[in-house]
Amino acid sequence: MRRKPVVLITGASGEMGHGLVSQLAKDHDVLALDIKEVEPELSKMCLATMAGDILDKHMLERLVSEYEIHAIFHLAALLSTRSEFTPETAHEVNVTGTMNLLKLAVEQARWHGKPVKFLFPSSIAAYGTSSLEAKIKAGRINEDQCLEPISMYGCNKLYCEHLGRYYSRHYRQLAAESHVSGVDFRSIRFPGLISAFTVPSGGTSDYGPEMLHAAAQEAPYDCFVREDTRIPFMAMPDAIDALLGLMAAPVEKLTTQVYNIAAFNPSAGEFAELVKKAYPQAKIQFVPDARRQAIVDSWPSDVDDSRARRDWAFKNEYDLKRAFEEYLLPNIKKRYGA
Ligand code: AKB
Repeated sequence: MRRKPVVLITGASGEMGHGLVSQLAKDHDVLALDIKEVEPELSKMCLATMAGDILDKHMLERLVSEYEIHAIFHLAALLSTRSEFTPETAHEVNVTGTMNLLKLAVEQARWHGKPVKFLFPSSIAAYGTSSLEAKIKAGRINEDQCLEPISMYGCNKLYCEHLGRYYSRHYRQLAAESHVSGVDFRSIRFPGLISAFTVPSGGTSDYGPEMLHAAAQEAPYDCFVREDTRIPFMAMPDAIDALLGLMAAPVEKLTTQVYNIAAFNPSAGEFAELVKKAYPQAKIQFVPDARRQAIVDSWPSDVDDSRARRDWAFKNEYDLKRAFEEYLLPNIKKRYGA
């Protein structure tokens, strides 16, 4: 009996999962896994879907008894704001969950004898500066700078990057027979993402997309950070393309396993101005929440993505103007009505 070869996506129903499933399913058989039932619209694009918890080892065993996994996009995670309310649960989901999937990747590579690509979305939350002054002074940072995250989610992401590097390069290094794990781990530190089709929940970069989606629905919005707050953002299609681009890159071209990518970095005030230009009636107030503000103030205002541009030709299609004019506004107006 032959198991069916698939690409596994965890967290398939989340913000990024939505976009990724529809792109990936064009030329791969996708197995979509999520903690909740995958909605029919996504499900019909997949070879199969499963509802289950990545912490449930029996469920993972059932999954590999049926499918042969050649690549994993491990998107399931508790985001930064939510993680601060339940840090221990966040650690379980974000770290133990990732370990479970890395272990599964090792086993799968042994079974079918080919490397398993493991695509891991890390985050700008992996960075941390000690104060707003330090953030301003640091400016545009590369992958090796300011790695002292202050949030549980950021700590989890940074540690999982290290785990991925360990599994792919140093796995069982003292065993009698040398072990090649077969895991080909690749990671991107994503900026805040903005989708026209979904509103994020549980993150701390959510103020950008929330502000826009609220305005489109004629709802007032209290922005939880100050107007001068600046972090990198990206339109969702560029984020999906980046994941697929990194997946396709020849391994010998990759000089690191963790890459920054960047597109635009407006202040919250500049973002609000663009929203108001599109929706002149928008009611946006700035009502900073000191504790969420502190998290965003520890994230960089800009990142240097020259390694991604050099190694696997990353290129964002959307700058801020184009993202608004050609992706966000037309699709959001279609969704909520002009
Ligand atoms: C969050 O705010 O938790 C995420 C992120 C920046 O990684 N969107």
